[in-house]
Amino acid sequence: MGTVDLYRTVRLIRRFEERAISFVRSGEIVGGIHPYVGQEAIAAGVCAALRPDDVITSTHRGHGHVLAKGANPARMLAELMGRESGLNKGRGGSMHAADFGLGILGANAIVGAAGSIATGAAWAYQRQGKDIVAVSFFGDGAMNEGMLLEAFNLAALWRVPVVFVCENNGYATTMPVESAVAGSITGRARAFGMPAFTIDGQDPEKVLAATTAAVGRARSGRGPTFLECTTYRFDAHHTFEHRARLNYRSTEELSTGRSRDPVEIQGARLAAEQRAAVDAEIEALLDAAAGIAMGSAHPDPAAALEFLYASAEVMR
Ligand SMILES: Cc1ncc(C[n+]2csc(CCOP(=O)(O)OP(=O)(O)O)c2C)c(N)n1
Repeated sequence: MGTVDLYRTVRLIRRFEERAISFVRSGEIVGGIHPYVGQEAIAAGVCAALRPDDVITSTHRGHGHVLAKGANPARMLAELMGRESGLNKGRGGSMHAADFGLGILGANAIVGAAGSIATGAAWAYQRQGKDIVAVSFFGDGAMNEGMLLEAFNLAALWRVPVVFVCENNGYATTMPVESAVAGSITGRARAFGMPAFTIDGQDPEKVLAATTAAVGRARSGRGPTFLECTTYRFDAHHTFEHRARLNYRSTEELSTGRSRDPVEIQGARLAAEQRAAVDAEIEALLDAAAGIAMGSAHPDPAAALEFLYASAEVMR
């Protein structure tokens, strides 16, 4: 994927998130969201290294991953608004977006679960003789979840074709990573016998290069790779954070953190007119997406239980 395409993706995610935040404020999106603003380079760079049939698992902060893997922005926005035309017919909402046809196995609000699900999926593809790679996105907070460490162990032991992508934004909600993770994140992953690297998660091209190598390794049967992408969450942990009046990041820290903006880093690689053209294209796309989402009906309350259960027949 080229320079312009990477810019298009980071810009799409940024503007999608900014619009989603304003829809939370206007009451169109109920229940709030966990904004991905500031971390866009990771989703864009990682997904650019994947084939359409490769799969991802995502987290509570998942809009960027899902959009970068190709989800339709109108259907994603409709999902956040709980509408029928949503990716999951409005039943999943912000934290449960899935589109199996695009290899999006699902966002998941259980911290650490994405790693186990991706490992299981990759192992199943390996057993079927397919060369599909799974990528798991998770935060630094997930590094203390036992199930993720179990997934690392089995993935390394069985050479499962999975890439673990840790988005280290420095905090798990308000808990600084230094107060929660003993040793280093990359060092911990290395202890499982897999290659592990710390990379600049603000630069989409660096993320793409590192992921391309990791995916190549996984596809050729050499097993998992761990990428710790250092990043910064520009916005609140959750859109309702302000209600709690939390004050865990200083003004100085926020301004230093926000000074390395992935949209600006990638945008600086484009000519001014080229960048303006992409920006206009994204605004038009999102205007149309907002129109489609707002124009879609809410599900009939009487159908609230539809799609909640799968029959045993389907499961088999
Ligand atoms: C198993 C589990 N424990 C606790 C929570 C509550 N929780 C939601 S988000 C979050 C912080 C996650 O931090 P991190 O993994 O670093 O991701 P980030 O929010 O920084 O993107 C916590 C503790 C949860 N959803 N699941």
